[in-house]
Parts: sequence; C-alpha cells; structure tokens
Amino acid sequence: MRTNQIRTKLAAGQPVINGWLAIPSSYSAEVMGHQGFDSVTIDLQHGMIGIDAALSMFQALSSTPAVPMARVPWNDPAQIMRLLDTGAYGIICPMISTVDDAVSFVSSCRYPPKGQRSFGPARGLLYGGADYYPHADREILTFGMIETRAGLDNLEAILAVEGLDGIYIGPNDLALALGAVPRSESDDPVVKEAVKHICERTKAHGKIAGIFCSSGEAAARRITEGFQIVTPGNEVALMSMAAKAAIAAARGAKAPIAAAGNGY
Ligand code: 3PY
Ligand code: MG
Repeated sequence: MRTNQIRTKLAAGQPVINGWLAIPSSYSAEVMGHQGFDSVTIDLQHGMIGIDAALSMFQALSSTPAVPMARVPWNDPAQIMRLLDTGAYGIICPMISTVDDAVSFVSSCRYPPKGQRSFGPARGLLYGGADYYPHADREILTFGMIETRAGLDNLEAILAVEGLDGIYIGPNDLALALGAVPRSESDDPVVKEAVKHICERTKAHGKIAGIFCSSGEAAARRITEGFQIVTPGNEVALMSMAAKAAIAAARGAKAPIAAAGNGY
C-alpha cells in the first residue's frame, strides 16, 4: 500500500503543512495539490462540497504529491466510511467531545477486529494499491477535533483512546465555546491557554497536535508553539487575500495591504 507521507514526515520530526479546500472543484484541488502542501484536506463540513465533488477532487489530488485527507461533516459512520472508500488517507472529524465520540470515530476508520469499517474500499484500492486491505488501518490517520468545552474537559480520556492518531484544534469553535469571539488566532487569554494545554497534552500522549490557522505567518507561529500539522488558511482565504492585494496594487497602493481573507 502507498505509504502515508504524513506519517513519514512526522516520524522524521518535520512539520506537515496541510492545505484546505472549500470550493467544489477538481481544478482548484489539482492546482492546490501542486503548490507544495504536504497534505490537502477536502472540507465537507464548512466547505461547499458534497461527496460527488469530493470524488473528482480526490482524483485530481492523485496527480499531485499531496496526501489526500477529508474533514467529514459530522461523526457519522456512513460518511466517514464513504470518504475512506473514496481514497482519503486521513479523516478529520469535527466536535469530538466525549470518549464515546472518539471511540465511535476511530471504529468507523478501522476494519474488524479493531473497528467496524465495512469492506468495499473502491477508489481506496486505486490510490492506495491492491494490498490496501491489510495495511489500511496502519496508514490511515484519524484526527479528532477538539472545539467544544466538553472536548476540553474530557481531553485526557479522549487522548487515551487507542487508534486516535491526533487532535486537530478548531480554534473558531473552541473560542466560541469558551465565550470568546470566533477567531483562528484569538487574543483571549482563556482561549490561548486552552490551545496551549491541548497541544501539550496531545504531545504528552504521543499523539499528533494539529490546528487550523488563518495564514502562513500564523501557521509558522503555531509550529514554534509545538504544533506538528498546521493549515495556513483555506483556499478561499488565500484567493481572496491575493485578489485584494492585487486590486490594491493596481489602484496604486503604496504599501502592501494587510488583507483579511474571506475564509473561515
Ligand atoms: C474551527 O476553527 O472551528 C474549525 O473547525 C476550522 O475550520
Ligand atoms: Mg470547527
């Protein structure tokens, strides 16, 4: 089976830069996959993407070096298994708040006896290789999103769930849950402390600490804080920031504008 290069990079102590797709287009997936991201996540939660568009986006990503992942809309076994069969090499699952959530999520990603994933790897075989079945449990990554107060309260028990490879912080939802304004890089001390705590505890359990960010600069700061996989904004934010900067330059702006993107 094709090796999961995210695991390889992390084992070598290198951070993983993860692209994020919200636009339902195989062409933009292909373009993003060729830009140097280590992995690219197709977002079926807040992205405007359904399973049919995701299929062609996975096919497009196959022509690039980026490891294909998906964020599922919810902790729903049917959706998770379908995206794995479509060729996802990692699943990011929103709103993991309890041990039961984490156990169910991991179980959807693993074949018996470890889990309850139903057999029918379809396109997973084409991307992963003919020997997909015996190795899929080893290669496919599971990231639970910690972004609720309950998730934070139950963090230790969630991190103890076998087969959960890592945590991906959803900083906007986490900020909301802690009574702050939803922002990827919150100044609120309670949110900052929570983010730091989640990163430290995840690594103490030998698991992967990931976080969504709003820009390349923010992602670089998160790496210095200890995060191992970071997303420097989604493609909508990157596109809108570049467009605003180009328009400002065309209008004769003297200094580059600090444009805020329209991504989440
Ligand atoms: C969040 O910030 O809550 C996310 O889920 C990132 O998309
Ligand atoms: Mg979220």
